[in-house]
Amino acid sequence: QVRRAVCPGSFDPITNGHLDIIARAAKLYDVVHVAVMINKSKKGLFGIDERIDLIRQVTAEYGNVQVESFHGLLVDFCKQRDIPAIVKGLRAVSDFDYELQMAQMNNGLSGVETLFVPTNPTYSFLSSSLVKEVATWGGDVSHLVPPVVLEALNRRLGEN
Ligand code: COD
Repeated sequence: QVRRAVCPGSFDPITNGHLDIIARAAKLYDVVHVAVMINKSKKGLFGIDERIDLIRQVTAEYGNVQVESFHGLLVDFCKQRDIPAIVKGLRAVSDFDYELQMAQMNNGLSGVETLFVPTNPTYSFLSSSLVKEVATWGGDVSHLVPPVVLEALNRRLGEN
């Protein structure tokens, strides 16, 4: 049987922190689904298709990573694809409260398990929103995102 897991998120845009978790999940599972949440009420810096395109480019080397969008409940995405496990990165205790709540809710809803991978300490302070804020004001984020993401950020922020 194919062992599947999902790495869900907004990925607006994908950072080296996300990528580290996806790469580690890809070593543990046969197929890793990266699920990009569609949130109609929150317009991101990048559209869903742009986010998916960037994630596909930076995960192409792994061979067993599939990138898709979803809306609605993550547990439904999992049910439809026979995915028994959600893999999440934990950056700090501040992530833990909310992640624990979601893990317990998701398990109660459908029996899906959540596995936490401790963040690489190099990226423990890293989030998409901080990357966007720093890049907006001209700070250097080249060590925090893959090169294609850096290019996309510079292009998008240059448009405004
Ligand atoms: N290092 C390691 N991991 C990281 C880092 C980092 N620097 N940054 C982010 N991550 C990991 C975390 O595990 C995080 O959860 C994940 O990447 C995604 O991060 P973001 O910021 O892109 O995404 P979020 O937090 O906006 O994603 C939230 C979800 C989409 C996972 C959540 O809202 C969800 O499941 N929504 C679907 C609706 C649903 O089912 N709701 C009920 C939940 S109980």
